Amino acid sequence: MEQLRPVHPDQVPTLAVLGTGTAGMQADAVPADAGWRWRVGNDGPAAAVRSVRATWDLGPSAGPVRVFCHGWQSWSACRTAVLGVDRDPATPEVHPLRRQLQHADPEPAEPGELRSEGVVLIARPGRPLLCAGAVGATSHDTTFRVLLDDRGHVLLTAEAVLGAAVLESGGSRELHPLVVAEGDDAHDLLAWWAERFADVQQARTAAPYQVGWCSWYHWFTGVTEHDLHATLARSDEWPFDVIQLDDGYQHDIGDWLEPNETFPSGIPHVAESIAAAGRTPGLWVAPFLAMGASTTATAHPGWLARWHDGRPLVGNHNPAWGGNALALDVTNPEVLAHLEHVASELVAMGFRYLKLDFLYAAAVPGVWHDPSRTPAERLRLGLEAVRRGAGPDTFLLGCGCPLGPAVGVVDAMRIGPDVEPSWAVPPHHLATPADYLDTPPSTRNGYRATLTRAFLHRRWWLNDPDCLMLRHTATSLHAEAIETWARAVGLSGGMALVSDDLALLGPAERRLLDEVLAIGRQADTATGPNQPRCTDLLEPGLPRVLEGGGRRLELLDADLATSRLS
Ligand code: 9PG
Repeated sequence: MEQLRPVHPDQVPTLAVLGTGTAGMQADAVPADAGWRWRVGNDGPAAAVRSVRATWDLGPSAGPVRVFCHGWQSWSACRTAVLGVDRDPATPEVHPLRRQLQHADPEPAEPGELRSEGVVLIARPGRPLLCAGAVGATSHDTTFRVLLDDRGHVLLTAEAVLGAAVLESGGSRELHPLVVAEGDDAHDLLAWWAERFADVQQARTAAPYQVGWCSWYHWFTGVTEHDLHATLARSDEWPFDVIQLDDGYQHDIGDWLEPNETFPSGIPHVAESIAAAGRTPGLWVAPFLAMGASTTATAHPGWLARWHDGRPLVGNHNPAWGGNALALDVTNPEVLAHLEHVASELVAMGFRYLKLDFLYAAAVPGVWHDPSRTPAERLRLGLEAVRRGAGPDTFLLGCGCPLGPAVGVVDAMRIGPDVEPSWAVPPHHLATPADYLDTPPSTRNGYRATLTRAFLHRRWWLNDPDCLMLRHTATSLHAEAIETWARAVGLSGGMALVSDDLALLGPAERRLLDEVLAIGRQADTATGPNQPRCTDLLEPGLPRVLEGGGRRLELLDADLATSRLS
């Protein structure tokens, strides 16, 4: 990394505290090793702090400014945009539920600004690339905002997102340090930041390469006990370590220990039959959500987070579940005890792999039992409760999860939107606002994230690029797209879970899986320049080139999904 230079700050930022009743608050920032340390203190009465901002004037640019915009949670878009041309998708017209799903700050972006979560890269003609990042996210998220002012200067703002957390009178909060570096290579800069962050949060990166099967992308919520048994009966010939049952088995969202009528033999039986087949039992749960009609919500209305008007807080609107799923209040000690209990019960049943989904629900704005907690702290409280219950040896996979706060708790993380048995966004998701079409399920969207977030693999956790789909029937993926996606998963070094009805797979599909696993193991254990990396991170549009383990995958046609592996 000779081409990477930490920048020693000389320019003092302009600081601002945003919120309600924050007049008595001051922020200060002091230069520190390769960046800044900053804090906010409250000399006035207790007040709700929305955020603290530090802004630097980077001066004029000699031409178009490209910004690598990193997404907030697993499914959020991650892409390079052009300042003054592309816009942040969070406009006032977008429904607040969609904004709170995708961004640390659910308020609309300012016109003209681009936002990036946790880290940002700024590319200006004739200048070295600039990388700024926050080192840590256990206390708060950090959003970077890049804007051209009316003189044509590039303004960079780092914003500590406190989400209306109450800071008591006389209190203060240390904010996560900011680091800045210049360099020539986008991947190297991102990796430099990710490694600093990982050290501070003690990332869990030691889990073995994961090969397995998941029920979601063939059966979706329609999966039955019969489907699981049929899979297990065929699995002898497949090299799966983990067999993970996804959404569809549970009595209701929120009631994870009771099955519905499609799993008549019960949930312990799921774990027992997978273990009897010699595989690691895996299960999907959305631990922070509960449907209003679930036993959890009806028996414990006090466990629900609330809107300001007292109604329960909606965590996700999902037609597949019959409507609104409500957010459990993870700042309530009873809820934390419940989360710990559910995780320990699942482990007692035999599950050793838990896919924890819709985790961003802990971070949405509302009225919470402990108003002093930030969204990142709420998420961390909930995740730590699950980890306590699951024990240190259970493999925890985050999904739908704000990334930074989960580092050090989870073993793996979904780093992109859902794939889909279709390359492009399928018609039933086209109601998505045009600015958000990088986020609905589609294999192309999964491909984009697999490249743009390749730098996180084995630095923060194991990347989960989402499932392989190898079948050539019961899918809209054509042969080229199946191969391109499978090879991208391989070169990324990330988790390789197959999501097919095994009855639909033959020798050709098996050969492709074997090729992907061989490439995957090589990429996963590669060191130095052979670690997985995307080499065109700063090209607007779909990135094309992924290298890993000495191999190179190049996307030739972004619509046809044709690619070349060398
Ligand atoms: C199960 C699925 C699978 C999948 C997850 C997640 O915004 N939404 O309504 C939305 C619904 C489902 C979804 C993502 C977003 O997929 O990523 O792998 O486990 O849940 O329901």
